[in-house]
Amino acid sequence: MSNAPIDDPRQDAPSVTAPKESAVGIPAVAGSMRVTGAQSGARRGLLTLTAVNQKQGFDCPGCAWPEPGHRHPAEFCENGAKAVAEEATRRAVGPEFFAAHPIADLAERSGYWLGQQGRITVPAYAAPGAAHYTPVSWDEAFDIIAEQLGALDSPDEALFYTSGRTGNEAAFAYQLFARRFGTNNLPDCSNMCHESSGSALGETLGVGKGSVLLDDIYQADLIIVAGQNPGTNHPRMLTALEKAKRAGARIITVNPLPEAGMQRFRNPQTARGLIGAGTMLTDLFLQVRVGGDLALFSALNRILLQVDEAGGDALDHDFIAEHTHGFDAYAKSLLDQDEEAFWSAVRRATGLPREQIEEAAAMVLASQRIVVCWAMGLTQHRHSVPTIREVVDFLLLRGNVGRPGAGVCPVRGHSNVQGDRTMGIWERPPAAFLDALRDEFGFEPPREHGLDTVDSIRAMRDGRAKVFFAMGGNFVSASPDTEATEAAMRRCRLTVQVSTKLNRSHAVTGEHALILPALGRTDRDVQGGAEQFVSVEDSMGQVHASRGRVEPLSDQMRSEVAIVCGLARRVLGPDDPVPWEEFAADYDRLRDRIARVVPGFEDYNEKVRRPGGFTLPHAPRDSRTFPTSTGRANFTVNPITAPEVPEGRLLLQTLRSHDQFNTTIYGLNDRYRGIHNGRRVVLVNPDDIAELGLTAGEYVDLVSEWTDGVDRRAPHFLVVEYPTARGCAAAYYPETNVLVPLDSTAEVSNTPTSKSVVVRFEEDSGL
Ligand SMILES: Nc1nc2c(c(=O)[nH]1)N[C@H]1C(S)=C(S)[C@@H](COP(=O)(O)OP(=O)(O)OC[C@H]3O[C@@H](n4cnc5c(=O)[nH]c(N)nc54)[C@H](O)[C@@H]3O)O[C@H]1N2
Ligand SMILES: Nc1nc2c(c(=O)[nH]1)N[C@H]1C(S)=C(S)[C@@H](COP(=O)(O)OP(=O)(O)OC[C@H]3O[C@@H](n4cnc5c(=O)[nH]c(N)nc54)[C@H](O)[C@@H]3O)O[C@H]1N2
Ligand SMILES: [Mo]
Repeated sequence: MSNAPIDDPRQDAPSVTAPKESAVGIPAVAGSMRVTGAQSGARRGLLTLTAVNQKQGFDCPGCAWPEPGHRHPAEFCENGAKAVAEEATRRAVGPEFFAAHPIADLAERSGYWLGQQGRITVPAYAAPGAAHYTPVSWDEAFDIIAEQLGALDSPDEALFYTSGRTGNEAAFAYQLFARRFGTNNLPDCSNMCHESSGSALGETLGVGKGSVLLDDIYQADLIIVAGQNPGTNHPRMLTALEKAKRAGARIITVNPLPEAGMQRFRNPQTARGLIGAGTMLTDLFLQVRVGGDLALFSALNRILLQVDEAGGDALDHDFIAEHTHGFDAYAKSLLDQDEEAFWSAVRRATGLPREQIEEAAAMVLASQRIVVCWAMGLTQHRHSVPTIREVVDFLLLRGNVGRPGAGVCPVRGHSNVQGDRTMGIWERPPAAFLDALRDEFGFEPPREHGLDTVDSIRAMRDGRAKVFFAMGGNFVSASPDTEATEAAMRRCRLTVQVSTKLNRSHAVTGEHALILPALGRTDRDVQGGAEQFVSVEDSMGQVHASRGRVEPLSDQMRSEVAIVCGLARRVLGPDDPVPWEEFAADYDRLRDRIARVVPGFEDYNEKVRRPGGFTLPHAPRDSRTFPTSTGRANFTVNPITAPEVPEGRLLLQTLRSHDQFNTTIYGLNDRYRGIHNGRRVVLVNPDDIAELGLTAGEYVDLVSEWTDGVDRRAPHFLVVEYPTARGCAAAYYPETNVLVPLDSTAEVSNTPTSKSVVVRFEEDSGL
């Protein structure tokens, strides 16, 4: 299939074949070699790939799945290889590029085209009204930022966004700079990602992170994978699931889509995987309706309670008595419900026959050790926090937290998104963290909570925020309600993007706009005459070093640490007591400070140099202690609710194809789902196609409906017959972000509801 760059979304012309029933195998190996060769030249490609996820190499910039203790020489996946190739490319966006392409031209290009132009190699500035970006020196760039920050009425008129690739050292320096400057406005991609997990886990278990390590996956009897597509988004997780299966685990998959990776896995590291039939991963597939997981877990929990009440010994009463709070009220709330009304609510929300849920419950009852894994399918709904709280109830009932082979496993997205939070990138920092910062650096940090992603957009829209600074990411394309977000960005006095590659956020800017070119994970980083390394935390709380290997394309590219420290000195002045120059010249000096501020990082410089790094403490996992408000693990009552979908509408989830990393589009194929050479497709169940009077193969507009009465329209999507759950549809992000209303967010976590958008279909209005 063609991977040729297209620069015009109107040329998007998808073709469709049957979805695959197995994942990885030889086509994936070929896929990684092809992208690597095309992007970086064979030698550079091989040099980079052999260093991915090795103990002396760099951390894969792809996803946050951990590396196993015994590493295979090819400890990377097809999509990790694409992420590496994308970054290690030799193509450069330098002075000639900016001279040739006015900003108005960049604004017309697709995200795919922008990403294909290569690595940004010079700082560039667009003055008010300028048609082009022009190269500037770093000093000039810092002057422009200092001037605009200095002109604000309050530090809270500045926003400091972070995407999840930034290493721990830069993240710590960045939040310190924001707080020295005077604000907690540190929105991040987590706000759109696993914030619901953090909110629910913090309240119920006392720690907003996962409680399992890789060994727990291998030791589990039952693994439930809900709302996640690891075959595409966490391919190395399939190796862990395969290992668990071979040790006797069973797997229940909960998803509106039958995802190829969760069906049959063909492990490219084994002969069995390359030439044999591979491993069947899923034992029971629950094809839940979008948003039906709360009802599903409530039903499982009620069955467990009923079996126990009938003398079936289904609960871990010792654990419940010793370690939990709120069990009686919880049990009563479920047991008191009328049998018929309960099951009809479950049926409506899940679309699942009762017998299937009972089959799942039987598997639960037959299992001593259970892990639940999840990702965006659970976190991006209005009722995501109650859903994840109910998952915790499920695990608590049988004592499945804080013992081997059991626990909660929210599978993180960006490679260091969890570490960035640990380093203090959070608009609602805990008081203890601010106290520690105060004691270490001798200043009083701001205490008032800052703005998250959605509130930042509102603040820019309303003129309450005037400077937007992004440490990585692509805020304009990743955020909901594209039109509203773009209008908000354009109202800013200054927008700054610290980036590796071009994206839409460089074309939709404030009055003044800056692009600052950053080194990425793969690049060699020399400061103060010595090679530096950074460190990252994976999805399981393991911290390790990452050393870039590739010679940077230009000496104008700077490390994120150097950028933050240089800017901080310029903005805060020569008298600021923080030794910014020392930090930038030797990252060990930064780690010394992190060691004194962040719990679990004592002796950081020593521990991070151990092969494989170290594991952060996690009280529930390590000692069954729960630092919650009650000092115990909290049961919570979460009444069943599910998205209401009026007649003639479908519930749309916006998800990733196999050829993208968030807003970075690598190619135009979604191989496992049988979509080729295009992205504007909407996957619909054949019965819904018939019922709605649609025809597979026709083009339609998607129009979302929300209580504000505004029709948001995404034009020109090809209708594709697909075995998704009835009443549901799926289409790719970011093309569909126009449909997600800014004010449609999750309770508590304020995460945009990207996985439950009510849409109707209208005649194609063309692009
Ligand atoms: N190659 C690659 N890797 C990535 C990324 C990437 O874009 N490309 N992104 C990274 C990031 S930041 C993240 S957060 C992760 C995302 O990893 P995922 O969460 O796997 O990503 P999505 O494509 O959003 O897929 C959501 C899955 O949930 C299912 N789903 C949707 N709604 C529901 C629901 O209501 N209930 C249930 N049970 N399932 C539902 C969808 O069918 C789909 O299988 O991946 C990370 N890794
Ligand atoms: N509709 C819908 N919207 C969603 C989602 C969804 O499922 N549906 N998912 C949400 C999720 S889970 C997430 S995490 C967000 C992602 O939101 P973001 O993290 O903001 O977006 P990315 O596309 O990951 O950012 C890619 C850009 O980061 C820059 N970059 C890459 N590596 C580096 C680096 O090492 N340093 C620096 N400084 N820059 C770098 C490059 O310029 C690249 O263009 O999107 C969210 N938005
Ligand atoms: Mo994410």
